[in-house]
Amino acid sequence: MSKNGESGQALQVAEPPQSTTEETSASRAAELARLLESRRGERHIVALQDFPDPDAISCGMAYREIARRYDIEADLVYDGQISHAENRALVNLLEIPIREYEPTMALGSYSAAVFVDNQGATTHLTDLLKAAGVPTLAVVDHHDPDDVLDPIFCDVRPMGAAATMLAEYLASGALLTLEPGNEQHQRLATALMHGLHSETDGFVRARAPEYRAAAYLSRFLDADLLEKVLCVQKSRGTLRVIEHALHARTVRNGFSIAGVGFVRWADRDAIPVAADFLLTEENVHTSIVYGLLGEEDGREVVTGSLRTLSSTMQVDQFLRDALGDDLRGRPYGGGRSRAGGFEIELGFLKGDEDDPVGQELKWAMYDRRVRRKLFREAGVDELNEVCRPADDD
Ligand SMILES: [Mn+2]
Repeated sequence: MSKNGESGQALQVAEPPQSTTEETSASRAAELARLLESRRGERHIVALQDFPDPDAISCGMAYREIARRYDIEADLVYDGQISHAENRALVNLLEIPIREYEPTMALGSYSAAVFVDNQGATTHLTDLLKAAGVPTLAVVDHHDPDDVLDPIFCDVRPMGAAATMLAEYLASGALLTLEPGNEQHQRLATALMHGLHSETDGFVRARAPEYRAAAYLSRFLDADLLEKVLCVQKSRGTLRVIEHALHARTVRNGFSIAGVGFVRWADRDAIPVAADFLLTEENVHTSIVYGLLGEEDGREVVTGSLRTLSSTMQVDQFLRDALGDDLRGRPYGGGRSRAGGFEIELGFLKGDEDDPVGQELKWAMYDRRVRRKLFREAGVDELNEVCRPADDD
């Protein structure tokens, strides 16, 4: 309970109640503890989004550690790629056991599936698990709620990071008590701290719950390890995409928009990094970078990232209005506050890598189309203007 106010009037200055989020987390953690108690000895799969970020990875790791206390084995699985150098370093340095999905995996052997930092819409595993008859046990996420899954335990709240929620679960002591000398706990605290850090752009967008979670984690983490994870340098591929974005960008109405052409799947995460970079230019409030990921595993997509400094911009709505829905009625793009992304499947036009002319035409067409739609939504209608790259003066 809160101690605020007990020690006199000086403390009555607009300090919010100790924390409703912590209280909610404590009661949810107790509920999860009861559920896991009834699931002893099971094997769970933790489904991460297709391109897991530090928030997702650290939450998966937290669930794995928690589950272990109940003799539950939990495998972290994703069906995509860990392409960001920083994320690969996180996994390697913290020795996080995480597996890429392979069709040979017997999904049906899992008793239940758990989703952290997603609600099933951003992982291909959702359909695979459904087909394998694996029931959904739990969903813990901080994005806008959607109804893809029907879990037994559901905790979806608008927090700054999913790592905040897991850290609050841990701090409540209902599920697992972290011990300062325990190496595995140190790695977990380090991972969650990194999750908080990256999800809030280095705590710039953090709010009170994130700072409280960080203060709690700071008692257990390994500072040297955290430094190593944070100081990973950018790959050559990433720098190339940033360079390309700089040359290709068009700046109008505070929007900086750049199509960067073909990008290797391995460099996919360079696109949001480039969008972050374009946002640092003066007079730019919103940046969008997109590129074409050439065919791999039968998929070829135009993918893009949006970043904005505007606190009033409805990112989700902007991308939806700009790009519309696919054939199944699902929006091509979506987002949360200040960040979003989109993905457009190429379908019939995919492939044909040995036809350079065709490849060039394909990119030119998509580039033009995406650019026009985005700028139109941004209120820029001088489309001739728009199709020229930015002047460099
Ligand atoms: Mn997240």
